[in-house]
Amino acid sequence: NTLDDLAPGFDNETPECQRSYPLDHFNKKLVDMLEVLEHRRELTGDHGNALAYRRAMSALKAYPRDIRSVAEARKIKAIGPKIAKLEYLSTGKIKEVESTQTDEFTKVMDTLTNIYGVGPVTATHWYKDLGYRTLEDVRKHEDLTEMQQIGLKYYDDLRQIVAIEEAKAVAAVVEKEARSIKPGALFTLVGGFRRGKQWGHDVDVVLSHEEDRDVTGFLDQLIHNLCEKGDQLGKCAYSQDSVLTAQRTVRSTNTPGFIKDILVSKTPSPDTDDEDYKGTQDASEVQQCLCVVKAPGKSTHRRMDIIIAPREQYATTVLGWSGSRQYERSLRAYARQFCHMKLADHGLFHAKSRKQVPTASEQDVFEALGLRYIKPELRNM
Ligand code: TTP
Ligand code: MN
Ligand code: MN
Ligand code: MN
Repeated sequence: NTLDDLAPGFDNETPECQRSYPLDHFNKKLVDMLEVLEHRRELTGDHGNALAYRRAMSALKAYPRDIRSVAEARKIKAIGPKIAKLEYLSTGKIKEVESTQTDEFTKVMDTLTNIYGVGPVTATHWYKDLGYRTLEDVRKHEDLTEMQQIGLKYYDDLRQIVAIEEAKAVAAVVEKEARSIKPGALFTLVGGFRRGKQWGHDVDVVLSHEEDRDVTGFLDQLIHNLCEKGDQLGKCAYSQDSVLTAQRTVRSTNTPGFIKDILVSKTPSPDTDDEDYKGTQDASEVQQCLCVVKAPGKSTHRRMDIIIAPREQYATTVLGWSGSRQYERSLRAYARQFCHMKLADHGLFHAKSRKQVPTASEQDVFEALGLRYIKPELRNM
């Protein structure tokens, strides 16, 4: 066993979703640099290369010691020759990473894509075709979507990271209100905080109820209450624009309550009452309210994702929103390729018959896929 061999305990044949990805790992410095390159490839639309970087990063996050040589790196299947021969292993640096950090295109693209609702495609168009360089340029843009307008409005606040203590306080506001509507409500703080992160960019929660299937009514009521109650408790008059309709097709803006603005709220497809459709893979009843909130006594607005699922879709929704995004992808790919199943937020299904496999817990999902259970703290892929 030389320094050029694979570390003991690392097997190239282990499926990605069966590896452990702790928050702290041995190759952080290298992974951080590769992330810069991956991000840059995504920005320039080079998705194939971005994927190659993500694969390499995933393997490195699970690798049980720091990589010491090019030969060792080459033995890891997910690391191709291009990545292995990066000068990092000899110099500890990557030139492109350093030049990227001072590059105008990257800087402007970061500024623009940090606006909620602005993706790489829009940002590139604004940069290249319209010559936008600053937020001021964007503010003058005539047809910003509603989402982008809200993103601009809270730009500075939403860039501030959230500590777990505040995330828990924000989540508790929603949990309490949810339980006041439905005493038996199930509630899980998901996203990065569930994976053991101490800091995050937003607060993600999933709700359900053991008996009551009416998730639409539940979410409507919850949103309504959270828009009304906040720093100033009590009744408030909504402007006609901000009335929350049953379908929530109208966004609320500038409410006095805990929820300040709603970015997205999705309702299930209309035919969920169809009996043939229930329990099949087309029957998502998962509801989401992606919003901006301000906790009582706090001055910074935060992004929050409130997700509600009926009980039989709860375990897979919790799994789907616990992340990491990359871990979810690997699990879903495994289900598809090796189990002929479809894993989605709203359930685990046989690909052919489209029938749902009952899953009461995350453990049930792993078991149905024939996999060893990986706890959330080890899903930081
Ligand atoms: P994020 O909140 O974007 O990421 P995170 O909580 O892991 O990290 P942070 O917020 O600190 O940056 O997403 C949480 C999980 O939710 C993510 O693993 C993927 C999942 N998810 C979405 O974000 N959006 C979706 O539309 C679906 C279906 C899932
Ligand atoms: Mn999150
Ligand atoms: Mn994020
Ligand atoms: Mn989120």
